[in-house]
Amino acid sequence: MVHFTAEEKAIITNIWSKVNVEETGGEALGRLLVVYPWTQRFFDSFGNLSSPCAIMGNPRVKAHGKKVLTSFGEAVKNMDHLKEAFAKLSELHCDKLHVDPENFRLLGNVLVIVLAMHFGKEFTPEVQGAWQKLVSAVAMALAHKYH
Ligand code: HNI
Repeated sequence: MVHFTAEEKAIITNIWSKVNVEETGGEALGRLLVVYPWTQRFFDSFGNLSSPCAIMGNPRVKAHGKKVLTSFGEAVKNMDHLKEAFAKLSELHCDKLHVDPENFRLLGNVLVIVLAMHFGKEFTPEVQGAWQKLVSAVAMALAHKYH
């Protein structure tokens, strides 16, 4: 079980309170699909993914990115019990969606990059470290129910 210090929790909560889930969620999912094109295979019903511009402007990518990042918000509220908080979603991604858990790590890393681009100087090494720890822990929690 990953443990977050009071300082890490405060850093994470502070940044999260300033995140626009629609904008950042769409950007993170879009960038995942651009940088790791094999991840597009899960979203072949989403329409035009033929170029970076098409992906970043695709309304279904934006909407799904918002959904995913909204759900990620549960992690910020449940840092002390991530496995329980993501147990149902872990089962869903394993049994129904068949998403390879490596993709959770990739999306987490992309999210950290998008946050760094948004927050600029405010994204200090301490903030980076706390967020990297959270996205890694969420990836582990989402992989927990895989069998
Ligand atoms: Ni994910 C659906 C949360 C990463 C592929 N995903 C969801 C839903 C939530 C969700 C919530 C909606 C569930 C429902 O309908 O009940 N996904 C999350 C979270 C993360 C994540 C919190 C990581 C932080 N998902 C990923 C990744 C991929 C992924 C990395 C693939 C690369 N998810 C999917 C697919 C669906 C999905 C595919 C179904 C989409 C649809 O609506 O057809």
